[in-house]
Amino acid sequence: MHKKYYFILIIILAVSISAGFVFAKIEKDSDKDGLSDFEEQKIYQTNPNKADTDSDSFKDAEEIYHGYSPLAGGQVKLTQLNLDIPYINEAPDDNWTGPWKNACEEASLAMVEKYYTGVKQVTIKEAKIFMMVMFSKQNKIWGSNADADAYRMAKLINDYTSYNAVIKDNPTTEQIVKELQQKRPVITLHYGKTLQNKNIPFLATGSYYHTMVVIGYDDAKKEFIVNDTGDRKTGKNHRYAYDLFIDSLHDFDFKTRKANGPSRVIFTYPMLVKITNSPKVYYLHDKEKQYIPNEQIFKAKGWKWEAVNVVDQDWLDSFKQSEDIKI
Ligand SMILES: [Ca+2]
Ligand SMILES: [Ca+2]
Ligand SMILES: [Ca+2]
Repeated sequence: MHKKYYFILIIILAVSISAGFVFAKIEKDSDKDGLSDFEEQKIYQTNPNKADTDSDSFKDAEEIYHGYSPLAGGQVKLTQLNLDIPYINEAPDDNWTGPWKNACEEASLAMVEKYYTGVKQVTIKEAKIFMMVMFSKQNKIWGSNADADAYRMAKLINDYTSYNAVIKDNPTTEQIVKELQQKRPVITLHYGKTLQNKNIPFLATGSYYHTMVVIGYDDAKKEFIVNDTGDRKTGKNHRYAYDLFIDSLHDFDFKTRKANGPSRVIFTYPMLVKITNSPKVYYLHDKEKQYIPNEQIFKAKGWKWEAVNVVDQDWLDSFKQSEDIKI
């Protein structure tokens, strides 16, 4: 082929690829029901090769998003869920000195970051690196990393992580459960004494401020399933009764320097999303979504394929479409 025509052919190819680019790094979903094979096998016990496991005409992911069981036909409530979120203790290498004895916020932020970026296991070193970035951001902005209230945590998330935060006051059990059904972990803020967990080493003279991540729920036992950052023995998949847990919710108050602020949690949602059966990837921020028109822009932003999360179409539709992302 003549060199000139060869060049033109390459241009045509490049244009056609960028117009219909598909993000390839997303987890395999063999039956295209919106749940990855991993999620079906590890979390939901559904059939990874059957889009509608219980043959009730509703696809597996659709049922979970709307709070129904994908295993029991018809409109049976989804009564249990346990998202697969790697555990990080606030003192990742069991060194309870320096900033690590006060690092429940950073460990909470880190677990959710790892979850939304598709990480299944975190080494101590990886956990510490992320947490140290959060320490240094706080030192720079507020001159201290000791206590981060809901406002500070939400700002850190929105400015420096791969996901988004929304502060939610007076949350109910049902509202937290709904977040979990949409595969979104919730970061919770507590007056720690109320939790009555002897494995958390609170200082008797301290603020008793504590934070953790809610990763699941169990309606039969009326318990939340959490990754508790402070419990060095049974922190992973720890369980707290619904009532006790909701009672213990309190934000940190800088005036009193105690965890006696309002009942408050942080709802989270991914920054980069797509729906099943569409290659379109969007950037989410506040209540708006922006389409990412090609791979070059995605890469120029420094984003990672692993951070693209498959979400519910109804939920994505609730975001206002704003202009496409530009470099
Ligand atoms: Ca699937
Ligand atoms: Ca399935
Ligand atoms: Ca079904």
